[in-house]
Amino acid sequence: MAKYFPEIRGKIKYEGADSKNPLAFKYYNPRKKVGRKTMEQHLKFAVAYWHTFKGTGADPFGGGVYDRPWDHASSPMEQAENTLDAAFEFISKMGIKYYCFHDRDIAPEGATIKETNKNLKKIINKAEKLQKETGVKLLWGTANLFSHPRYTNGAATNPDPRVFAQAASQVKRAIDATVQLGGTGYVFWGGREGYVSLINTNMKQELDQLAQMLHMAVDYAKRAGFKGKFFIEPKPKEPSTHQYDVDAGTVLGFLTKYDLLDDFALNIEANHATLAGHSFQHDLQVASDAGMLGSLDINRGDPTLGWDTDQFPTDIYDAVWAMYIIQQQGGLKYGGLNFDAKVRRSSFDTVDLFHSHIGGMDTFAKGLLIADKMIKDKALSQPMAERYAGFKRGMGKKIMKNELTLTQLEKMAIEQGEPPMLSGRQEELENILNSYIFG
Ligand code: XLS
Ligand code: CA
Ligand code: CA
Repeated sequence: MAKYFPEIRGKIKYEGADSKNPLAFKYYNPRKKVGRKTMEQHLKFAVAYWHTFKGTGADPFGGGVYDRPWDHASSPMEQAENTLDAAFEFISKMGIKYYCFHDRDIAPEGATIKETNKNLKKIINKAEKLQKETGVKLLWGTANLFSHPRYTNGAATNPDPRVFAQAASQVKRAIDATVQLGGTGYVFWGGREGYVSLINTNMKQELDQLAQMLHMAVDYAKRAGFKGKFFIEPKPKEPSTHQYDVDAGTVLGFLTKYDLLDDFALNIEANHATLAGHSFQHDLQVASDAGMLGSLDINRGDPTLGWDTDQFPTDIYDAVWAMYIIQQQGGLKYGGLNFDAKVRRSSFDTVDLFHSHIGGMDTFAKGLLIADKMIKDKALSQPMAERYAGFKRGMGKKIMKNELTLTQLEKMAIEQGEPPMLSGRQEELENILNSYIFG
């Protein structure tokens, strides 16, 4: 297997923090124990098929610039097979255990639904074989319900039920593919499930349709033997002006309203949280507090741009907070850390794909080590517990147990007098966090 990436002979190795080899891990040591699990078990990295193998470097001002050897083929199916070979060679050389795909990245759409299904089946059979040979697994699958012109006005939320039916067919087949490949997750990202103007949009009708599609998917998946979790991936805008799955809070409200909480969890993407005007940490914490943090897309945006740049993660604060929240909730049972990131347009060499994933993995490995130490030392949890301690005893405890009325509290407030001012100590805590990051 050295066909497409001859520049990398064996596997990318861990060489330690002092290594100057740019094609080696400095912090990601798959066998290193962190608590009871190895780094590899904690950090279920997944390669995003669409960006890493199907990305072309195109942007709104120019077409593709990457010349990928696996694209040189005489037919779309031959190209899909070459891409699959390239993918498994790359993922194995990176020492990554998982990947994620859309139906349309992995196999080309045919002229009819029947032909499309045949294409998908053939490629999924080949993927199954390659998974067995390499030990690489599927983290999650999904259907691309946004690229084809038929989805211009939405997929499940389209005003035309004939488009809904096309989307249903894709969801069914993508679930089948996920089940066959043993994926533990299935993602719904509502690319065009949103609207541009209310002048022609019945929002309530569209949300009812979306919920209906999700209920149908749950029913079908149960019969198809899916043992994993469905994930919804929030994003506030792009391509729609207003996307329905704005952020973690909005999606939680939607799942609650439509009685979908049991079968779904959230896939939180860093760049989508920031587009929603939140930090990555905020949306992760909202999802985790609700017991609904299922999986992560660990890219990053560019704070000076207002769009979804999907860059590889290099920000140590983001990585520390992500791992801190994941570790505190006891890990991710069905999900993992999907990169969903692409190299820049000007990074067109295949070796750039290695540099980018190495950087992301090292950043999250270091993030895990820092988060683990902070948790063990109770560096932030102790001050946090002390800050809210009043609600664990006496009057505070009674408030939370619903044992006091407003009238009783007024009496107590009069008796106790003006409460003292207590500092939030934000800067002191930031210094503590930095002391762990600086090492
Ligand atoms: C696009 C989304 C997409 C989902 C999967 O912005 O991030 O790639 O993760 O459909
Ligand atoms: Ca994105
Ligand atoms: Ca994503």
